[in-house]
Amino acid sequence: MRTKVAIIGSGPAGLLLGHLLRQAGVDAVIVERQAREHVAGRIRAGVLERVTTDLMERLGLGERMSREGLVETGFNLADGERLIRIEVEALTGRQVVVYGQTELTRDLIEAAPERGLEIVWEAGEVALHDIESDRPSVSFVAKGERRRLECDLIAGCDGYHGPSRRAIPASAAREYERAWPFGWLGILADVPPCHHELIYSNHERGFALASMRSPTRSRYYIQVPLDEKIDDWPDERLWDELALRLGPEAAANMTRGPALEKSIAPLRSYVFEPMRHGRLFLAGDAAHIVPPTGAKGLNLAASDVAYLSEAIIAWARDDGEARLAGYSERALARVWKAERFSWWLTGLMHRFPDTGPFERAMQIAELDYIAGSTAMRTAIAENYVGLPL
Ligand code: RFL
Ligand code: PHB
Repeated sequence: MRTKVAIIGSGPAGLLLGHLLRQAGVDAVIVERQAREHVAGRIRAGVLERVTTDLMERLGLGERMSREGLVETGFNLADGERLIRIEVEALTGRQVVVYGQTELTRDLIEAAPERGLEIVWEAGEVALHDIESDRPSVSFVAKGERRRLECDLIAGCDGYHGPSRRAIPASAAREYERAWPFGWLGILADVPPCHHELIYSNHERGFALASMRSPTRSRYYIQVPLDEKIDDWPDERLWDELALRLGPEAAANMTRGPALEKSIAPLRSYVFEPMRHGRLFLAGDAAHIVPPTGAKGLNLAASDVAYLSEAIIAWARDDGEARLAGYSERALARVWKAERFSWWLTGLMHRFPDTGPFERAMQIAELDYIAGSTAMRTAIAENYVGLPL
């Protein structure tokens, strides 16, 4: 097989990149380890920045998103008692859209065949070859057969655990990492949300988040220790804990229901530099991870591929290598700012093993300062809607 750009991974980064390249007439093939149903069914992110919704619209794939997505003009921080509203639209002139990653992924996968974007599903033993040469390739096993995809460039969009980043020699890169001492236990349920906007709550017992997918589907999370077992959290216990941590106003409006999905995800901050080595370009979670506080992960994947598609399309039109050479630096400038915001909001909103009365008082004082300062709320709102490309 031969193509211009071999894309590894069909998460939001790989799918958006594939579509952007095809729209400009650049050939691309996606190689994905999982089955189509698995990828289309994964429950993950829920909040889209303008950068992400703009890309979907530019692709002509924003129709269902604008019909079913919930436009949010603000969100709330809470201290276990009261809600502090961050008036995102009033402070920035922009909004975010609640539309599940699951839905976004489905729209992109369904549109792939008609746009000539080939996706090889269930590809095993994916390996990268000759990334430092101008004839790189990707090998894999599909339907029991070993195959090789020759290409001019490889886009590593294979998430945190994929093989792309590992194909770059350690001597050519630098890693920055912070592991957080807790995870998020998430529940998805077909019940109406307890509030029309998201609530991020810092309760004495730990963090909780009230989010949603639609007017009839809710998504909630609580902070749990890293070694927590999901079996220790039957639905009723989880609803009780959410009601406590989200505070009286949210609890009064909370509808309980059976879990459609329940899982624990660890939290991590991570950046890999540079995002390019030879003919390999990394995008999305393959190059960086943010803790989910602030909803930046999927949106960073989208901004990476906005930059990367621009660079690849210019190069394919014989515009030379300059844009490709500038990709990593351009993408990382935005990545680091999102890392900072996610790190700061995670620190403000969670209970840490060493959180004593003093640390707790500092968090409450900061929340109180935010409640009274338009300057603080503006800074938060600017970051939440997403910094400009
Ligand atoms: P993905 O989505 O992980 O996709 C990578 C793809 O690569 C495939 N792959 C391979 N393919 C071939 N060969 C191999 N050896 C491969 N190994 C892996 C995988 O199967 C997969 O299909 O990365 P991508 O595209 O960079 O997208 C990143 C986002 O998925 C991620 O950042 C977000 O989900 C993070 N995130 C959130 N982001 C937001 O912007 N807003 C949110 O509200 C938000 N909430 C969340 C989140 C992530 C969460 N979890 C589960 C970590 C909430 C949670 C709970
Ligand atoms: C979600 O709805 O899954 C969600 C929302 C906001 C976050 C993280 C996750 O910060």
